[in-house]
Amino acid sequence: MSILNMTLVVNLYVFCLLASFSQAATVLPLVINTWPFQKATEKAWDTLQSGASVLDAVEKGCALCETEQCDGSVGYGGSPDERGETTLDAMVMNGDTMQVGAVADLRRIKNAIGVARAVMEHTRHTFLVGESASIFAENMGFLAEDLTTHSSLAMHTKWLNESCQPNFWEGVSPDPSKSCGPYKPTSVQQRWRKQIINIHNHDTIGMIVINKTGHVAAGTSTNGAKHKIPGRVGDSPIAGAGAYADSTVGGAAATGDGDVMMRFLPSYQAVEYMSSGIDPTTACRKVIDRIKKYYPGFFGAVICANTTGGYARSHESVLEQRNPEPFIMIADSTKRIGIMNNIGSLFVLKL
Ligand code: SD4
Repeated sequence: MSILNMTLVVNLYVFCLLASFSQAATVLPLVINTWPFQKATEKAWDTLQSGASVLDAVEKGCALCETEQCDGSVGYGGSPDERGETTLDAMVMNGDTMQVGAVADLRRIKNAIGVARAVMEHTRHTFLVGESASIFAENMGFLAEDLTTHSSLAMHTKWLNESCQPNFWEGVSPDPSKSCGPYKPTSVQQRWRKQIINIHNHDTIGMIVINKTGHVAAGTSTNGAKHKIPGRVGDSPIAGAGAYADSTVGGAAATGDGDVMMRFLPSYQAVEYMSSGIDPTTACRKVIDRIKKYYPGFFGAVICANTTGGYARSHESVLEQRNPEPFIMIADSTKRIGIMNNIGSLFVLKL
């Protein structure tokens, strides 16, 4: 077979997968999550199939990533902060009741999304942070453990040895692009600094689950940004930023540069767009375009799904466009596990 013919066959094959997968995805239930975290997708799917709720599916799916340290970055032992400690952010949202549970800057506890759910179900609050969130978790029976691993320790040591580069400081002295802190504020204008959160520094599972009767839940779990300033909270645990669910519409979840993304509440905005009848593809695209207007170089992505089973993703990264990588995992009612890369091609992995 000539190279041309082979290319045509391959293209046709991909096209068929794409066509059949898109069609199947219009039938609920649906699990969709950021990044190629296939085991998390399967865990959520199996949880749903066992008759459990959409909330259980989101929690179990994301928790699997916390245990398996998906991408070496969700869960313990990843993204050490400037002191070398791993802290976790997570949230869960019930699209039927609009209840949310969230934790941020959580220390010592591996199962952050479990603690987020405990906040939702055992308190009248929405969001607990820091040491107090960890004490809450311990009191609720979660195991306190060291979240540091050899690998996070090595990452931190390397960062210290490389003059604390990269870091998140601006307008301080000594010059943060050359030296470690402690820093003091200066009035000197900061020159442009390299983007820190990028394709090589992404750390979040965001998941949306819709069951066959249209109940929606969404959740996230992350260890945030490598070498973050202690106390930093990203977008992931913030309702409307990291994820959002509304069973009258659908759900959305975000990943990427949370310091920028949280300023736009992209998940809430995407769900609002879908509630006005806009399809998931356009809704996702519109929220990313809005962020780009202000931060053209930012790295980030949003996934969107509606209660008729439509789904999409939209992302922004020049690097990614040149180097398509697996981006979202999907499981739908035909029991297919599929993967969509960042240029929109769909591949079926399992029937
Ligand atoms: C954060 N949004 O803490 C997370 C990190 C991430 O892809 O998703 N990176 O900012």
